[in-house]
Amino acid sequence: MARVDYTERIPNNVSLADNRRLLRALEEWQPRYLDWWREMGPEGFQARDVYLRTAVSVDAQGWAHFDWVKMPDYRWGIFLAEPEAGRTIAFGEHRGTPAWQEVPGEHRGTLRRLIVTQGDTEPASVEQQRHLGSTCPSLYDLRNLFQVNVEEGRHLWAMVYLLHAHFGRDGREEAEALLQRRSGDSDKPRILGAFNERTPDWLSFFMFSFFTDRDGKYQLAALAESGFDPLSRTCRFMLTEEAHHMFVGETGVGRVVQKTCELMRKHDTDDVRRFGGIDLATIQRYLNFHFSVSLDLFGSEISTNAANFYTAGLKGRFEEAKKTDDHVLREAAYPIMRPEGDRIAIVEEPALTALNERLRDDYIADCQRGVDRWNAVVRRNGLDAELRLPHRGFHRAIGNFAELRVAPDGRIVSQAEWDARKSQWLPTPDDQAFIGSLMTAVVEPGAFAGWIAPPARGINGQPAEFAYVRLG
Ligand code: BYC
Repeated sequence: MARVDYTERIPNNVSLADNRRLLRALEEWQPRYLDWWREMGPEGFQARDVYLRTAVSVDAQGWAHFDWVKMPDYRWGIFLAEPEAGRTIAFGEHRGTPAWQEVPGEHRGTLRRLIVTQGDTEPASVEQQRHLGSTCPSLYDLRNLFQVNVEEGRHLWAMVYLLHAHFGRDGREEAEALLQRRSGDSDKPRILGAFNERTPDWLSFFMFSFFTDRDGKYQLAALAESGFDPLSRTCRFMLTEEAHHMFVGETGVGRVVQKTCELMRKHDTDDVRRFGGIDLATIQRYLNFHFSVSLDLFGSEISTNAANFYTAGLKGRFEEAKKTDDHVLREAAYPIMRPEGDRIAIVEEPALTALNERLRDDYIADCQRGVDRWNAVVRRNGLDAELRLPHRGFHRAIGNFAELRVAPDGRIVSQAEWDARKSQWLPTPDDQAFIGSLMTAVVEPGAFAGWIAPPARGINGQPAEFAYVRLG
């Protein structure tokens, strides 16, 4: 079961052919999506054949399909995970009642906003990454970038399907607006902060894929718990695609670290810039930046929005079903960090309003596991250095720490100390210029830029010199 019908103009496993109105509406949106893709998608490679993976079914084996595709011909479509028979809502005031197949009237506005916020990030990331192709460190990396991009495009389709299928005229208008906003545009910016930042180079791209896509994993996991079953099923399938994006980020940074360590050993110095590598101090500053802007994506520590989403059964916790409490949380407390005077205190807050912080805690623990694996690369090279996640209060624009200056080690510092040391903590114009200077395209099959090590293995078992993108 769950084969995807690729004979349709819009591949899908939701029997779109049986709903003529919906089909027509989506077929009208499709050419506008393609216009957006041509205008804002990867620049310069639209006519090239790329070795891409496509879902042919939504089960675990359905991912094994690789083929040569020109990106505008990628079969974007609508894939939901299989329905779970008898699924009930796992949390909040409707706990134990059947999951909704239609949007409950009283939650219409809230659900629409959650879906639009999620949907907005997908095209935003494609826009942020659209210039990277011209500076790829290898054909392997170029192909991974494009795989990520087409899948983000599909994630937009996933949210647009929900808007069209369940939110009537409002939904159709929101689907249009998703194609109108632009990352970084001061008149019509994308909704969330991190998605208006630039991704000007490949170190930023790998950090973004590690840190910001991981926010995607946690937000999608929380929405996969939703009592609104179509949203849950959509997010469950999106999570299978998301895993590859984080793989690209984690292995990308890991390979940069590996190359840096090789140069450090060879030349017996930390200052590997002279030898075309990226020094660990610069990697740390990029890490600090991308971690902190991604932490903001979880919203404020104390949020009545989050409490309402939960109580209404719209957005759960990470792995809600595995938790052993009452899944209602009216009586429960949760520890959060809050500045008090010149120190940061841990205080108990009602668990319901602290749900954003709880998700952020799960996210931070997951980030730490990835950083530990990067540090294992350093240790395997016999070097004594360590990358660290900065304190959660560092460089924040949302929530309890937004008005404060917090050092990476968690000390609240004066504006004067911040100004004096900021260049040690966040990427400087000099760092950006240096990283920019390394960004020259390497497109010979099997070759890699001098600042990054080759991957441990090729995509789909392909050999090292495989031409993942045919440049003609
Ligand atoms: N920037 O109550 P609060 C992904 C707004 S990434 C700008 O603290 P709430 C992906 C907030 O909207 C995952 N504004 O926040 C990754 C609210 O506005 P209103 C994306 C922000 O509502 C890589 C006000 O501040 N998915 O998939 O509890 C590549 C008060 O906020 C920000 C989702 O985000 C910000 N950073 O939670 C591709 C899931 N933070 O109501 C894709 C859906 C907060 O006063 N979204 N605000 O107008 C949500 O669950 C929630 O909207 C948020 C915010 C978690 C984002």
